[in-house]
Formats: sequence, C-alpha cells, structure tokens
Amino acid sequence: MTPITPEDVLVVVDVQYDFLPGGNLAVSGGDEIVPLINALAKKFKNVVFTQDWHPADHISFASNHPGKAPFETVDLDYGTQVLWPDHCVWATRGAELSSDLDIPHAQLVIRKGYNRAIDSYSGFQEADRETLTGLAGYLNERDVGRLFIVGLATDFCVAWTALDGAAGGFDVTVIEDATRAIDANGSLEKAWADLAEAGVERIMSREILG
Ligand code: VGL
Ligand code: ZN
Repeated sequence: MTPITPEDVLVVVDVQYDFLPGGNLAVSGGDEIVPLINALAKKFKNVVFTQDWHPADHISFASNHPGKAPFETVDLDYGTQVLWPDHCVWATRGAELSSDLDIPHAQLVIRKGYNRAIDSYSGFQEADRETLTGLAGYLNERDVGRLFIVGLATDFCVAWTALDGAAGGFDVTVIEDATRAIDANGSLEKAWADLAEAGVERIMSREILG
C-alpha cells in the first residue's frame, strides 16, 4: 500500500460506550481496537469521528415497536430495518465517544441517526438514501485523499460508511483489525462481500503501522 499522505483521512466510526463492553449494544471485543485506533490516528493529519446519536423514541429501537424484540426486523418506508436495543440516546453516557480515544487532533464529529423516523448507519447519508449528513460536502470542500475506515461495527456502520464513501467517488479502505462486528444473521460475511464488490480495499493495521 502507498504510504499515508497528509491528505488521507482516518474515519473513526461510532467508538461510543454503548458499543463497548458493558454498553447497551456491546460489540464483542470493541474495546480491543481503541489502542490500535489511537496508534493509527498518529499517522493521519485528518481524523473525522462519527457518532450514533438517537432520540429516545427512535424508530430503530425495538422498545418503540410493541411486541418486537431486538434483532427482529420491521418494514419501514425506506426498507427493512433491524431493531436494536435502545442505544446511543443523545446526551446519555452510552452515546459519548470513549474517553480512551486519544486523538486530540481530530477535526470533525458527524452525528447521525438524530431524525426519529430514519436510521443512519452510514456517516454519509441516512437510511432513506436521501438525507445527507454533510460529510461528503466537508471532505470534498477540503480536497482530501483516501478514506481509511475503522471502528464499530464492521458489518453495520463501518460497512455502510465505506460503501457510501466509495459510491461518492472516494478511494476507501477498511482497516480490518481496527474494527469489530455485531455479526447478526450472516451480516458480517455479507458486508465483506458488498465491500469487495464496491471496490473497497481491506487491509490490516500493520500495513500502516509497520
Ligand atoms: C450501529 C446498529 C445500530 C453501528 C449503530 O454503529 O454499527 N449498529 N446503530
Ligand atoms: Zn444506532
């Protein structure tokens, strides 16, 4: 892989307490990637965070669909929605970025999923495939290089962010060992297949850290 340049961007997806062990939607091993992300971030001048940020009555919460349990699905206007345990409710501790992240030079936090009726796994656009977060505008205006994606969870917010980045014309790479997956009903295998199909590259952190 060509070395990281000052134009390249590290996108750190949803490293929030609710996705870490002890959180409401804990991703197994999620805490293991934090030191790796800190080390990677030292190689990047540009770092962007995403932050899952839901109102308490969010449509993606099983608790807002009587008779439904987490990990079941419902059909919404924009397609099939997986239902989740309540997570990343705005202004709760579960929604906070981990304080073990040591990336003081990060420049932007993109919040997503704040519209009650639309989920948003992707840092670029909401699940209606219409409502943009502004991330592509920010990146394009700053004329950045490649996007390197890390964080949680591989098969949801990392994958969707990477896919939308590629669809938006960015050169996108997922750093596999700096992600961890939820892996519900084959979602991880499907995510890697979709990413490969979209031309998203897949590397290990040692290719950057040496
Ligand atoms: C995520 C499920 C629901 C994620 C966010 O960050 O991957 N997954 N909300
Ligand atoms: Zn969410």
